[in-house]
Amino acid sequence: AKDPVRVLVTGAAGQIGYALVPMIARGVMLGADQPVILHMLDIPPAAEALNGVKMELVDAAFPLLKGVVATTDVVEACTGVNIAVMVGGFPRKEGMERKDVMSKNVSIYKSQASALEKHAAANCKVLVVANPANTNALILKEFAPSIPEKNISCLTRLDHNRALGQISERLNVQVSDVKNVIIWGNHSSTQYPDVNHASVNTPAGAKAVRELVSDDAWLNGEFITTVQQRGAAIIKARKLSSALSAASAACDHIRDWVLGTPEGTWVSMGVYSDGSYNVPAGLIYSFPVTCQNGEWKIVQGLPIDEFSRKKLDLTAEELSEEKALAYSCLS
Ligand code: NAX
Repeated sequence: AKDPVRVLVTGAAGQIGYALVPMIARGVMLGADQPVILHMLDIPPAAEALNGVKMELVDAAFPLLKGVVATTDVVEACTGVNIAVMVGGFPRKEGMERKDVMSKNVSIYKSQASALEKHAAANCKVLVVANPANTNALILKEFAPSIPEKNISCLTRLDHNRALGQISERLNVQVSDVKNVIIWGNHSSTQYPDVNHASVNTPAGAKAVRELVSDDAWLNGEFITTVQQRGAAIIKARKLSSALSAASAACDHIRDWVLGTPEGTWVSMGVYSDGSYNVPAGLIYSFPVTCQNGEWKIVQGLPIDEFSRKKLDLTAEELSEEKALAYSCLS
């Protein structure tokens, strides 16, 4: 039998945490043959709720779940973890300045970076979910210099999956037959959902989404805004933000990163830019990636048309601004 993998979930008493921990304990993230030990971190005001989640995990009697650490101590939470899913953060409240929210998250991610750097297992993989996800991941990277940058990522897989879902609904095809959409840039409304390289499996072989939809006005307009604004649409409908879809996307992100992407398929991940596609180096930016042997690689050489170029640049500009704002919070 395999040794258990230790998976940290921060903000585990929150909404996404509540959807995510049972998925991990059922093997959705790491496979049905991979035992896990869950480490759950939250802050003292949520300690009792966190303990309630732990009680439910015990009551669920998950065969793969070999232990649960539920704590408000960041060092205890980070010790020995192989995977860290960072869901905890400071939410933007009505009337708050962007800078104030950024400042709270910078201080959270700075201190959690140090705890991970000192106490996590060697080669720990980190996924930041909490918003502003790309910039929180960048701060984490800056303050955990001994964690290789290739091990730090942020979640844009939910946006990627939303794009697959929209194409599947529009064409009335199975979502599993749609592939290779791309989310470029920030996990925010400036992200660019790109279908220029996406395809659908049909009985007659793979067909380009552009060819099958053949409505460029929709693909260049409503499709993009629907994906960009989907988070707000969920809040409007549910009076709560996305949780089950975010948790499911976090599992997809880690699973593909650890176990690999299928041949011929790429996914979107927020990763440290090396300057590919003329995206400024040193930003955490969402790119198309393939994964093999536990490592992601940016898909190279995709042609970028003028329409796309503008959108790639716009979301990069927003990330550069966020980065500057985050740094101004440090001084
Ligand atoms: P909740 O407010 O339900 O849960 C957040 C939890 O984090 C709370 O239990 C809170 O006590 C805890 N927390 C706060 N500060 C902490 C700290 N310093 N250490 C540990 N825990 C801490 O929010 P939820 O709906 O679960 O969303 C969590 C985060 O995900 C938010 O930042 C949200 O904006 C972000 N999202 C990101 C998405 C993405 O695709 N990247 C999509 C979904 C979601 O909106």
